[in-house]
Amino acid sequence: MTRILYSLCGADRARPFSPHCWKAVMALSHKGLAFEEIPLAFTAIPKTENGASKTVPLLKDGDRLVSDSFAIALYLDQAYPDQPSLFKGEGGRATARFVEGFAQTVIHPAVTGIAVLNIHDMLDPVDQDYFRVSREKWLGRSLEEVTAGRDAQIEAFPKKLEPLRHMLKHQPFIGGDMPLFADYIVFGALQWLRITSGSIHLAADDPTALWFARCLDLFEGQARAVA
Ligand SMILES: N[C@@H](CCC(=O)N[C@@H](CS)C(=O)NCC(=O)O)C(=O)O
Repeated sequence: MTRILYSLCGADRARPFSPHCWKAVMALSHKGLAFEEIPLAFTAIPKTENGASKTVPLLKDGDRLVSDSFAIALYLDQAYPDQPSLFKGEGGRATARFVEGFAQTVIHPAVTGIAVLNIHDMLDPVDQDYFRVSREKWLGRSLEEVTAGRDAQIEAFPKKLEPLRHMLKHQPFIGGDMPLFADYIVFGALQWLRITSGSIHLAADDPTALWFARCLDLFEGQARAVA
């Protein structure tokens, strides 16, 4: 069976960087499922699979198409119940939604403040135009105006991970002794920051940096191999 994950890249196809796509990559590996990753340019997404989705990740599993990273994880757990679970039950699914909220409302805006111009510069010219227009509309400011606050965002970044740091006093992963999808949600955000800005902007001995390194080591270091 052909299993394809459409993800997102800039001019360099070997450096897919989307936080949501990294969640799906880690979820597929957690389930032990083989897949081919096809990184797309922003402007190629609506032309793929007959316009099945405006966003990636988009998973094609046989004749099934699933978009949205959380929906992909739910689908994988339901379709492959004999493989390691991504949620470990109803409580895990519900808690992962809270973690998704933390990632998207606290970490993602910070990453945008730090890396938005880096992301722009990674893209092909046609995508740069699309990215600038769509993001400036969304942010209500020019990319350069957002980037003017970059140093302050970098300084403020470690504090934003305080909830994760608190948790790590008690357990090595959000999932407990082993990672679950909730870990991959936060991991995806930091992997996005790492690939686009070249750093996670955390001290090497920060417990959150050590947790991130443990995630990079998973699945034979597949995420570490992309830098
Ligand atoms: N809620 C979705 C969000 C997906 C999303 O926003 N993906 C971005 C890439 S990180 C995208 O495809 N954007 C297309 C665009 O901006 O045109 C998920 O979790 O998968």
